[in-house]
Amino acid sequence: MERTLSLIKPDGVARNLIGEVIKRFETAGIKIVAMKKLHLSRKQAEGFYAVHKERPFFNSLMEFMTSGPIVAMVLEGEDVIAHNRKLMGATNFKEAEEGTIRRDYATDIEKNVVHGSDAPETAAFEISYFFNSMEIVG
Ligand code: RTP
Ligand code: MG
Repeated sequence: MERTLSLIKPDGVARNLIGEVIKRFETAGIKIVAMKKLHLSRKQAEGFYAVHKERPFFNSLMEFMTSGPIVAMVLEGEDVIAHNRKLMGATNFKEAEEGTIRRDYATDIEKNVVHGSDAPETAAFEISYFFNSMEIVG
């Protein structure tokens, strides 16, 4: 069993897509083992996306990620890192496969509704960024 971090980004929360995203995970047989709603500060968003700090889109991404509340979840399942990325679709919704969350709901390359960890190392970092072990219930 593997775990990954999922975020419903501010656009997804503002557009009442929390239930829709969760429904897709549950329908796919993925288990939600932790969940919380929070509003990131600039410092918290910068720490989370530190790998992107030299990218040209970093400042815009920080403005977006701090613009409203998000929902953070820990997902559990077999190959769940890749499984979640498949359900999300490509970063750019125009390139995302049909039936994916981003293809169906993203409005912009940045405002793409969800985040998912991309590797075991990033999943471990990102899960511990938001949750302590007592908050994860398998
Ligand atoms: P994420 O980390 O949020 O799951 O998305 P990802 O792996 O598919 O994409 P990544 O390359 O890690 O980029 C992180 C987020 O930054 C925004 N972005 N904006 N303006 C742009 O060209 C651009 N490129 C990326 C998106 O919100 C992307 O999900
Ligand atoms: Mg990424």
